[in-house]
Amino acid sequence: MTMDKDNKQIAVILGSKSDLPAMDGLKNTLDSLGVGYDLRIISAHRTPDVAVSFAKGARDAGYKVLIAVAGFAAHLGGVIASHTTLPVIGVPLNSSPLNGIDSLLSTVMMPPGVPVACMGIGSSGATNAALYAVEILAITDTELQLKLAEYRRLMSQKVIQADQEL
Ligand code: RP5
Repeated sequence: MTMDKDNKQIAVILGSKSDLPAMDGLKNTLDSLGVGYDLRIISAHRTPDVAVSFAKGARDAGYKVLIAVAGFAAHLGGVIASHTTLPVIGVPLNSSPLNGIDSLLSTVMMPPGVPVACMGIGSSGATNAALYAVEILAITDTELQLKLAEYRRLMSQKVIQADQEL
């Protein structure tokens, strides 16, 4: 199946507006791959009812992968994952005085039964979340497979060029 940019199969949920600055790499990555997504701000602890209803309705809304981005130990990814069987990718942010160790542990150490695929801390983790979400969609989308292959080819080329320019 070919994916059109307006057919949004990825939802990115931020725990707070203050998380937006960490989203540049994620946005650039999805834009460069031509993959559309919806961006929401939903807090697991400040708007818990919205979090639950969003997660429960996510599959019917057409999403195939959810990315939950949050700082502190509010475990947004776990809350979302507990109300859907869609794959949930968690991105811990370093917005607290514990520099992301709190959100890393609350995202990565989900008890057995409800998985969250935890990326690294911060904006590089968010970039990888975008790529991982596209890799999931690419399982059944040959156009996305080609785009991911081209992304890696260009990435390799940049390293080779940097090496040659030394
Ligand atoms: C988390 O608490 C958010 O994901 C954010 O990283 C952190 C702080 O939120 P604000 O107090 O800035 O809204 O839920």
